[in-house]
Amino acid sequence: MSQKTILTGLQANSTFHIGNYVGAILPMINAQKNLGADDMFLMFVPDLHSFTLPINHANFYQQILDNVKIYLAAGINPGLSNTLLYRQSFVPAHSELAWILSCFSYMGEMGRMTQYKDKSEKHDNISVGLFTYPILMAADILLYGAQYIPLGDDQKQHIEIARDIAIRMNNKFELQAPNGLFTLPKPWKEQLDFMGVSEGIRIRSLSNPEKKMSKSTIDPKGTILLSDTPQDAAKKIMSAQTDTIGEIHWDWENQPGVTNLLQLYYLFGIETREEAINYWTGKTRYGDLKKEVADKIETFLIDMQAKTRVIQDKEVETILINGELQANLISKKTLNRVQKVLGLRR
Ligand code: AQP
Repeated sequence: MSQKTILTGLQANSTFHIGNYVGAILPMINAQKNLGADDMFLMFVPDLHSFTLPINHANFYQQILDNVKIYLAAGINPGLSNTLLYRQSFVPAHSELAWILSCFSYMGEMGRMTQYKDKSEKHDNISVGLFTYPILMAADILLYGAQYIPLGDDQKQHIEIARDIAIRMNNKFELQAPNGLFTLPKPWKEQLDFMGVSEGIRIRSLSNPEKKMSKSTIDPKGTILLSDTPQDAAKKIMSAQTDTIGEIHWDWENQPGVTNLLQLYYLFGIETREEAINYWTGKTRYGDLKKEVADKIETFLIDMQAKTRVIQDKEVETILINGELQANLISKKTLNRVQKVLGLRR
């Protein structure tokens, strides 16, 4: 198989929740296990993305390090020569390319992003950064020629827009750059195939299963943070909202709460989705399903928290600084190619 570049990033606006873990971290762990010698594996902290909505800046630097500890505790191996871990703000080409791309992106297409619409409805005084966030994300991807970007379902539109911007610029500057300026990220269906899933992963809120579990929504009962005590997490599962149908089925439309629990059951267990569905379909005791999911999540958190606790800040900073040196070299080459094509450089 030809060389692949795999990249993902998770905002450091707060501690991760279990949706971030299964939506983005777990697919990266699997991708790293299958990495070819010529592949590149990039996992970064989109720190500049992390304050598109207001955050606690006093704690932000530490939050970034703590979140990288979770990458490591989850099983990301920073020691492989083709693996880089870095912070976006330590690689200035991200911001520079984002500005350039913003001049080739349209207000209308940004305004159609559902994540922007969702978040702007919930908050007052929406920042321009929240609106242009997908452009910075496109720069994050295109700088490294990433084809595969393991992400949760909520980011589908942002991958598509990164692809659209890249195609637009490749077409516009065809003469100057016959091979295309940018490597295209793969379409969504191929992203799913790469992650080995038939549909994008979207963990729902436990208290409102119509909505996704989210870091920035105030929903303590519906969200399981990786920093929650295992006992509290189990309690949240046991009080998860279900329905009055009284029989377990995989049915997002009519039984989103139950289906969400089924999803957690297989993602935090060893069974496949089909095995989990076959086993639970038609059973009537929602409490049994909740108990099994609660046990699995409790065990997961105990293990994850023990592994996170022993990682030191210094160790994380050393890994990041090394990654940033290399990320700067790679990204500058792409930026320079773009600058030349635009007529900014000779
Ligand atoms: N509920 C979810 N289920 C599955 N995957 C999810 N992701 C986020 N929520 C779920 C995935 O986690 C990664 C982190 O993305 P992000 O840091 O850009 O945050 P986000 O997508 O905006 O969602 P969050 O983490 O809940 O933060 P808020 O809502 O506060 O911005 C991405 O791969 C995302 O798909």
